[in-house]
Amino acid sequence: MLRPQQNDCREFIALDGLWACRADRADEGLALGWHRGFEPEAWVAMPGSINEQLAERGLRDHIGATWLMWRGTVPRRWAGRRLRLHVGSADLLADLWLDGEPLGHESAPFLPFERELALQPGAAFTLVVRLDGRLPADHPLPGIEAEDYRIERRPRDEIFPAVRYDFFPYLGLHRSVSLCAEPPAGLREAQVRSDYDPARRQGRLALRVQAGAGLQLRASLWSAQGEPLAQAEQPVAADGSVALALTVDGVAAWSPASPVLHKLELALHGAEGLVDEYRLDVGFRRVQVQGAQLLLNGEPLALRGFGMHEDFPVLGKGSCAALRVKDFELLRWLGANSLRTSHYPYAEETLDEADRRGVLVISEIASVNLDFRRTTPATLAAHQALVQRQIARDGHHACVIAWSLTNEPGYLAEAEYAARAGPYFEALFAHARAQDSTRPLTAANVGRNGLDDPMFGCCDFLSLNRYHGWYDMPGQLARAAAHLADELRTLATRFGKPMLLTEFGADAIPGMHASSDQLFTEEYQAEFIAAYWRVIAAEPACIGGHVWNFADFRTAQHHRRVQFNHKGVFTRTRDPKMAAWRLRSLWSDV
Ligand code: BDP
Repeated sequence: MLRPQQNDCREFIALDGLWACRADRADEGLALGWHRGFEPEAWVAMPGSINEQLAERGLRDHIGATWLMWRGTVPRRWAGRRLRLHVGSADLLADLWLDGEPLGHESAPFLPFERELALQPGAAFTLVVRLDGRLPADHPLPGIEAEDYRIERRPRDEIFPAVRYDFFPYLGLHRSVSLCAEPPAGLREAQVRSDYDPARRQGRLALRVQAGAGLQLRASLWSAQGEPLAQAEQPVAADGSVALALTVDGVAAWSPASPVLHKLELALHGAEGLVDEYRLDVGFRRVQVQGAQLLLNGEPLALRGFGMHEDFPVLGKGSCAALRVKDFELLRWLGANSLRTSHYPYAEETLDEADRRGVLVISEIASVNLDFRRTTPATLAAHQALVQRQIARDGHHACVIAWSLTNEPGYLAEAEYAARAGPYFEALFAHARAQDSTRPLTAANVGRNGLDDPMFGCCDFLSLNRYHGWYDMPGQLARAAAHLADELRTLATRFGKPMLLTEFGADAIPGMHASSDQLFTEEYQAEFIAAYWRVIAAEPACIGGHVWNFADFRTAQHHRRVQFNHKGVFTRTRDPKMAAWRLRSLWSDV
């Protein structure tokens, strides 16, 4: 699937703006025919989250069915074009109808999807989307119902809305929806993998493209200054596929210090001339694991950064260009060089920004807290499909240095983990490697299943989420740091792999202070992070750390959360806490 692009051959209209909205509190919309159109209860701005904009209508905690509708007209000039609907994401689950006819169901949160539309030029149309946040219990991002808490013998129905994971389950079209007009026999898919050989200063691109059979594909590479670097041509085979390779000698590599991007132009030609074109920015770099090191272009990497969330007041998870620039500027201000897209794929524009700025990204699949009492063969199949779709979407980005396939599976330490997790991860990791052999794979471990977690064997580097000094050993930083150091040493000796601390952090309520180690104070958060950073720096197999979290973020209601998870080093509105200043000085000398 290609992201919408505007050029000589392609056009699109973004369906951004006000959508008619109606919450389906009694789950009756389908029976009442809302899929053909409905009387709006309110209007909501998309990209955005319904729960933020319509909180005062009682929808703050509503994750049940919610209907959205857009009425538009197809431009007459689009006669003879392929019409395509591209949805950046429809979260968490979505059903779609066009003029009352079903366009199918989507269950891959935070990933784009497309539909070919049979619409006549000049025709008016009604697009209806039914969103639902109630994920099934066997989804890779598992859902839960309040009743399950009792089955799990938890003391009470304790989280509202009921979720498994620690971020708010916002409903919305969180990224743009586009109506695209494209050449009927044009480009459908372009998979790009880049490589860089530091010894020969040679860059290589491997392309796999889908397009109209019999046409001629030409791939051209240009430097950012417009100098031609390489070109290759190949006819599209009868099955619509074509593979091409480009090699450039003496090319500048992409790295955080020098994020050099080149312009890749795909042009499709027929007897009548140019049929279609598509452009992508690409960078040449090689990521490798060697012993206990992670190498970029042959040089060891030390990662300094954050686990983040897409979350902001009013916007919820709605994509916003201004917020994106601000966040990258704050990363720069701190001296951070990397981030993990915890716990789902972020907007594609975030990866564009990271490509341009040389920020290294660990791209995480939307899978959190897999419970092995609930996983079924369908869970694995759906998880593999998420992996495939995410790699297909993001595989061309220079900034993506690794895929994280899941976060904290088995966090309830369920007995079933020991028996089922090994085969599950072997199949999952093998599937990911078949999609992309150029990047290391990892998954975030929370340590509930001991230091022999079967997941470690599959990971190229270990990702560790640790909260000693917070969830255990609260207020005892020296003890917590010593325990962490021991744990890291044991893992280093046992597995001989690089290790990244993908999460560590403490909640700080802005403005709360103390002169001794007290949870929830700004001082404790700053000291906690500094203590962990000393352990990270002292462990040779540790390739760095990602503080949890970049900014405070909304969670479901729970007695452990004061509206937000306050582990941000910035407030939700991006004001620095003491910890941000501390990190800035810790990271300033590198
Ligand atoms: C980790 C989870 C993360 C939570 C964090 C926390 O990976 O999603 O937000 O704990 O409790 O275990 O702050």
